Formats: sequence, C-alpha cells, structure tokens
Amino acid sequence: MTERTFVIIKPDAVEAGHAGEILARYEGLGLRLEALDLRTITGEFSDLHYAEHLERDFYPALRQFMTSGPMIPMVLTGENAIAQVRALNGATDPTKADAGTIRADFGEGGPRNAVHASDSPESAAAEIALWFPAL
Ligand code: 3AN
Repeated sequence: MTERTFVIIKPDAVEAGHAGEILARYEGLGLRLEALDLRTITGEFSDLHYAEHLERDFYPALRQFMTSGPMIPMVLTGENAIAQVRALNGATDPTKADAGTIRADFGEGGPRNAVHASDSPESAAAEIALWFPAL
C-alpha cells in the first residue's frame, strides 16, 4: 500500500551534521520525497504538534529542545512508508533502540532522539496538514 508519512530530522541531528546520512537512509528504503524544509518552530507550534503530550512530565524539556534550532520536516511517500520509517528509526529511547537503527546510531537520549515519524495513517494526515498545509 502506497502511503505518506511525516518525518522530522530533529535539531540534535541537524546540529550534529547527520541530516544528509539520515535522509539517505530514508531514500534507501525506496521512499520518495514529496516535501522538505529547514524550519525553526515556536513553542506554540510545538504544542500543536505534540498536543497529546502537553501534560506529560517530559514535555517542557521536549518543547525546549524542539524550539532550540532548525530541524528538517519532510513528507515521504512509498510502500508501507509509516511502518518502514518507524522500523528504521528504532525505539523512542535511543539506549533501547536496535543496533543499526537511526536512533541507536544518532540519538543521544531523552528528547534528543534524532528523528520523529508519524505512528499511524491518522497521525500522518494530521501532521502533514499541520506542517505542510499546501500539500
Ligand atoms: P515516538 O517519537 O517514538 O513516536 P512518542 O510519540 O511517545 O514517541 O514521544 C514523542 C517524543 O517525546 C519522543 N520522540 C521523545 O523525544 C519524547 N519522549 C517520549 N517519551 C519520553 C520520555 N520518557 N522521556 C523523555 N522524552 C520522551
């Protein structure tokens, strides 16, 4: 099934110079770029993106991190794009992510886990509408 997913190369990975390698790994899955930007977001925008996490104890640190510098949001399209990207990203906690995943290789821990990706068709649609409303 061809589908779209929404992905962010987060500020830690951009700052560390890993954006090109991470993008190459997504393209290596056979996924195609449909939109891409280098963008710095406000706290209010972070609140919209992470609406389901606003009350979590980790959210203030996550908000601070997500507004700390430029990131690369993108839309990728291809066969089973959502599951393929989630598998390649690895577990949320980089210390628990399988070897060879993006988070194991580039995540530092806590909110600094290198990438974000949609976890369902519903969240992909909502995130694409928020970040790339023209699509
Ligand atoms: P994922 O990004 O793997 O779908 P979510 O949606 O549960 O994970 O969490 C969103 C983001 O919140 C994560 N990418 C991570 O940056 C941060 N986060 C989640 N859980 C924790 C936690 N226990 N401690 C610190 N940060 C967390």
